[in-house]
Order: sequence, then structure tokens, then C-alpha cells
Amino acid sequence: PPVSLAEGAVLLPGLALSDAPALLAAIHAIALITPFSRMETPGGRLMSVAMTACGEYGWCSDRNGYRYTTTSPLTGEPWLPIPDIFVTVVRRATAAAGYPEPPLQSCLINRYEPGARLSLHQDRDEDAPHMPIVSISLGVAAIFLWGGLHRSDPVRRLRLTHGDVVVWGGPSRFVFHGIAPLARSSHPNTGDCRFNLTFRQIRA
Ligand code: MD5
Ligand code: FE
Repeated sequence: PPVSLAEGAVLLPGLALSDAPALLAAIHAIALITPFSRMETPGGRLMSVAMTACGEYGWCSDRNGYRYTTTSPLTGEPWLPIPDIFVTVVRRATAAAGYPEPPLQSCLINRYEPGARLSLHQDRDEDAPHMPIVSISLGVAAIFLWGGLHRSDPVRRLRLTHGDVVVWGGPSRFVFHGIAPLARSSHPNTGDCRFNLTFRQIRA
């Protein structure tokens, strides 16, 4: 059953569980064409999370900043279309969370290896604040860090496991969040990795 985390934020435990093998197969197929890479931050550091994307827009970082692009900086080609199985799960999740429209302009694919982390941040590179973000967790469980609208607000910890889906909308769309360093562990479907799919609307 859906778990309300905060206003606008809904955890859907295991919503993607039965589709996880197909989601992972699609991730691997995308990565054959548009490989995972560890991008550089504007500050010159290499991110520990490896990323690729699909959809009309993909998120990119380099020395010049963060932005959404319509082509992969690695291949120079347009990002691949979002696979049907992704669309199916995102529609199911947004409907279950009570949102009228699924965010399907961009899918960021994050790969966490042991020790990889995402430090506390807000997602502010999109121009569609009214649209929720849908996040699907696959593989090794992670501790999601989940703060408030100010960086100094207290941070809660939420364990996200294989097949969990979270819809972040309304006032929860702009909370500070991150992922604690991934534990060295293994999952039957992903080895020692965690994958996260994040779906967003980028342009109003
Ligand atoms: C992850 N990725 O597990 C997370 C899932 C990212 C990122 O944070 O930016 O790639 S998305 C979690 C999220 C997104 C937007 C808002 C909130 C959480 N939130 O309000 O807590 O790799
Ligand atoms: Fe984020």
C-alpha cells in the first residue's frame, strides 16, 4: 500500500518488483548504446555515481555546469527513446500517487557501485515545478537522505529496496535529498550495484 512520506511525497513499496527484470534488461540494452559514465562536476570532481539517460532530454554535468541536453555528450547522438516498460511503470506510479500526468520527458539512469554516493542537493535544473519526479530503485538497497526545504533542516533516513518507487511532488519536489555511500553488498539481479531511474518533466 502507498506510504505518505510528506505532503506530495508517496512511497510505493515494491511497485516495480514484478517488472524489475524487464527494467534491468532495458537499462543494460540502453547502456550498450549510450554507456554509463562518471561525469565531472563544475567544481572539477568526478561524480562517484555513473550515469546515462534516455528520453527527449538527458541530464549532464561538466566543468561548465549542470544542464539537460537532447544528445549524449559521449556519442553526440540523440538519447534513446524511453522504453515502453519504463512508461508502463511510471504511469502506474503517478496514478497510484494521485498525480494526473506522468513525467516522461527525461529518464536519468544512475548506477551506484559500493561506496558511491550522492551528496545532499535539490533538483533545480528543470522548468516544470508543478510536475512530480518518479524514482525507481533496483538492486542493492540504499539509504535515502531526505531533508527539508533548507539545507540546514534535519535529515531523515529511508531505506529504499529493489522494486521500490517514490513519487516526489508538490512541496516535496524541492526538498534536499541524497544517497548515503552504498554498502558493499550484493543483489541476485544486479551484483553489487544499485540502479535508480528518475523520471522528470524538464520543460513546462
Ligand atoms: C537516486 N537521484 O536514488 C536519486 C533518486 C538525482 C537523485 O536524487 O538527482 O539523480 S531521485 C530522488 C528525489 C528527486 C527529487 C526530489 C526528491 C527526491 N525529494 O524531494 O526528496 O539516485
Ligand atoms: Fe536529486
